[in-house]
Amino acid sequence: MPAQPTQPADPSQSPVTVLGLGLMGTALASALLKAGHPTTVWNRTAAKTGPLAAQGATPAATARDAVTASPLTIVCLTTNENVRALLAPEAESLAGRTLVNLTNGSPSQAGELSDWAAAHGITYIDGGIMAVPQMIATPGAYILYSGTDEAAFEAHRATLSALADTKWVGKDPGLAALYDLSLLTGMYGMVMGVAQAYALIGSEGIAAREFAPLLKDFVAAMTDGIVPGTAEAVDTDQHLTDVSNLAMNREAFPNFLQAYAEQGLRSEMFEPFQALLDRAVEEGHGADGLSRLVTLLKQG
Ligand code: FVH
Repeated sequence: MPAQPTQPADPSQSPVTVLGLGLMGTALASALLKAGHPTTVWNRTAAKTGPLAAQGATPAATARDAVTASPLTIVCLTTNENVRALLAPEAESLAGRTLVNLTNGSPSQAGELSDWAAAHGITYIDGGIMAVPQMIATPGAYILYSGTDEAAFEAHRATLSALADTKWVGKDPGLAALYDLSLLTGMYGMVMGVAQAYALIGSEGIAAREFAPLLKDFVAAMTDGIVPGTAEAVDTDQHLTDVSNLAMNREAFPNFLQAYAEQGLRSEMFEPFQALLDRAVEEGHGADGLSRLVTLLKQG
């Protein structure tokens, strides 16, 4: 295996390559430049390198030129399938270097890429970005990392800190993706609820902007109680409640579906929830709280 390219003593001088200059890749490269890293960039559509070159980045003509310019390559494409297709021919050039993949993907995809990298002498770190591009390099943004070689992560941690706070979640390469998808699952649930809420209130001509403060405060208050409360119930396997049981929720939920229909709205996002409440009660969990749903989501 070729030796890992040496790094400068000052971590801010460590060269980095960014492959993929979509909205996120551009934000990542820009943050690295602002932190002082010599940054090489490559994108399939070459025109997207222009604004970064104006900030001091070095555009590479090919992905191969890009990965050989730095000991550390960060890749951020639409899918891991695209990552695999792009990098498979570059395995030899990446050997002895570190590849940080910040493309959204599943745990098994991360595992497959890690195995592929290991077979070619590439150090692979998978990551999940918990931020939108505008949040990169601002407080509150963080990136989850996992991979078989924690020492390699530590070696590059200072550089990666230029992007966002770093959170190492473990040596199983799929863990960052698992955390990422779990967190985003919570977000998508909220997005679904917010969409249906605005549709319902808007069906009587009430402006979303007028309703927004009420919705935001109510969702925040519920989040404060439900997230830790459900965690406690799940971890102790104690689901009986004197707050809001499943039998009551099952009886109330048809009112929501009825209102959606009466207001001329579709309800495809929420019909499965009624089916889940029905099953919970039919299986004898009517006295339990909503935390019981976690156990009912397990197959088999
Ligand atoms: N944007 C966001 O808010 C989220 C935040 C959390 C993380 N996600 C994930 O980040 C990945 C990239 O997202 P993005 O927002 O940068 O996406 P786009 O702006 O659409 O850019 C996509 C880049 O991927 C390149 N690309 C696509 N297919 C290929 C391919 N076959 N070969 C090489 N490159 C490819 C594309 O190139 P081009 O179209 O400009 O030529 C862009 O550089 C993603 O996993 C999110 O889930 C973002």
